[in-house]
Amino acid sequence: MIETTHISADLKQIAAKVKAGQRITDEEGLLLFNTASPGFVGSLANEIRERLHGHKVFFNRNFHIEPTNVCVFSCNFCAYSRLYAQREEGWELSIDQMLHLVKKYDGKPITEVHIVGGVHPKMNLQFFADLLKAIKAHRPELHIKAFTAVEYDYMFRKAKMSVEEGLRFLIEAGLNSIPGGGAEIFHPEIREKICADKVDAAGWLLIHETAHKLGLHSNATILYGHIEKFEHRIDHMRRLRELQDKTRGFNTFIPLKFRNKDNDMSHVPESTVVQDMKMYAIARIYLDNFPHIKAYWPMLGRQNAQLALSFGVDDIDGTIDDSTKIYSMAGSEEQTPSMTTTELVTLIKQAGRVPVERDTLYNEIKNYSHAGQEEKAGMN
Ligand code: V47
Ligand code: SF4
Repeated sequence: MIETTHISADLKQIAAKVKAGQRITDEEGLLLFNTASPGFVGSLANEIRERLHGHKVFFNRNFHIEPTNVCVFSCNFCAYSRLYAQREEGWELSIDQMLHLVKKYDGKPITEVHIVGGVHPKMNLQFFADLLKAIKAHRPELHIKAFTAVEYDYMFRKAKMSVEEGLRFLIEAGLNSIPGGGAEIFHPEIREKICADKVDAAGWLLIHETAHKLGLHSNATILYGHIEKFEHRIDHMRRLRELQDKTRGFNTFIPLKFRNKDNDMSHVPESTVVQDMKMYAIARIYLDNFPHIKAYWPMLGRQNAQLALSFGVDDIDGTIDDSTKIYSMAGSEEQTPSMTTTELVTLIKQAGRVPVERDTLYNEIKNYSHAGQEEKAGMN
């Protein structure tokens, strides 16, 4: 129940709309950011997530491959790039090396590999097609969620292929879906300041629209809590909501909290936990056509991810192993982000929710509502 005594008439009207299952406007979204308390937005967002998913919290069993941390771009928030020129720590994996990483999971009940990395000038479309083919030849049922729109934009332009041609080529090689990275903030006023040289909003949206048209699902992100204003967050989500109305191809929206260690924006303070929770909640309220809102725990930290489950979040990604470096290098809580299934299930249960293992496309694999201590031994 929302305590309504001190709530403005405008906020009461938003609450009434949300309860009636109606869409809120941009102005109303902005009003939530500017004037609503975390409790107010949290309660509304929770109502929506429970209407959609009851008490379920989804997770999957996945691992990451990062082919390289060498990148031709120079996003100011990135603690990961420019290693090429400045440090010794750059890496480039061969197809054999990446296949070796896949083989480490032989016999383990992993359902997804998430492949994403820097944009290396020498790793081209053919190289990545060969990688996908090699993975599928070894483990055909493994779902390959690979490459951000930033990587696609670069590899297709280099190969002189249209977005549709390039995506068809990679689908043929084994691509199954597209992660949500590279979106950052779409509005040009901010994009020019934080990541001027990579694909713009129109390019990012075109890649996802084309993927949806070709039958792939994808995710979307926002990098929030730095120099953007609330208007830019609403603008970003409006573009996604509009595309989703057209295609219905997005599965999940993932707000990514800006972390400020070791990058060119280290002077910019990070958002507070209360601000983070408001971001999740307002995303859940505004993006009425997105089935899922994900809290990416390696960046947010386990306890805050647990808290987010009361602010509209119904997904906490997967049992990632420590190959994910983009956040640990930018100062996230989780320096070696890995959680066993037992730990994930416990974390979700402690928040009063029902853990459900899913595959990448949200087909339910196992509901842990009744899973007890006796299952712990075999779950990892
Ligand atoms: O686009 C880079 C972000 C993203 C920082 O689709 C940073 O399931 C915070 O998109 N502080 C890539 N964030 C990762 C990504 C992702 C992650 C997990 C799951 C999925 C999915 C997608 O990482 C980049 C950028 O927005 N990032 N540097 C930083 N300093
Ligand atoms: Fe490169 Fe991605 Fe880092 Fe930007 S965020 S510099 S595109 S690795």
